[in-house]
Amino acid sequence: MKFDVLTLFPEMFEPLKTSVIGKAVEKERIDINLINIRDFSEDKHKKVDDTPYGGGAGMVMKPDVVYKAYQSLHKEKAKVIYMSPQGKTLNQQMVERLSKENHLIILCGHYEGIDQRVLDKIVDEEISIGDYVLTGGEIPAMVLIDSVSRYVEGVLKQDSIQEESFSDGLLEYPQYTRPEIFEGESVPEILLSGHHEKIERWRKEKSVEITKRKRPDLLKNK
Ligand code: 4GN
Repeated sequence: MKFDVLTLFPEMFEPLKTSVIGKAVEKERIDINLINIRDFSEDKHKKVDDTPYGGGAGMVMKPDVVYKAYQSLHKEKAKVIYMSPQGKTLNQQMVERLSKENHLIILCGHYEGIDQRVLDKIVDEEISIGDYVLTGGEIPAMVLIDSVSRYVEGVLKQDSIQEESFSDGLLEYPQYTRPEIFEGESVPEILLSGHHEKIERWRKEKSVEITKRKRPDLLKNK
């Protein structure tokens, strides 16, 4: 999977060089290409934004600069995603669908936003990570890259995806590791029994119980 990220702040993406996503990049299961929109300003001061027509506070990212940055990509039918609080809220089903693409272009806005004309011209899908406003689309873009990458072949150890929360619409069962007794609390006996079938049944029961208690809304359409 290739991610092209159009941003004014490529340095904000440093965290993706660590942990599971960093490994996936090293193993070339995913490719994260950061494009600094400022590099495409032809202005002598490298200007990327300007005051809004009609007045008002803040600055708006210039359409010509964003379009030049976009055109610099060899786009073999890549889907263009704009991170915005006005988008459809990201969920695991959308993550799974997007992971089937080969190439995503993610556009990050900053300040008051991007001139509507270039958005209308290049954006295929507007996605939000939740109902709150951030200073830029960079953190949402990282959330999208992380969540989608987990579904890319070879990024996670086999089985991890199937077993996790949401894969069957339920929350995950509780996990335990050594020591067997921690602060006087034992690990549930069944997990030490070696009865794989019973363990599976216990975990499923726990998943349903936890989902009922913490997220009853997830059980509504089941
Ligand atoms: C996305 C972008 C929140 C989200 C953003 C979100 C930058 N904030 N909920 N901020 O996914 C105006 C221009 C706000 C871009 C946008």
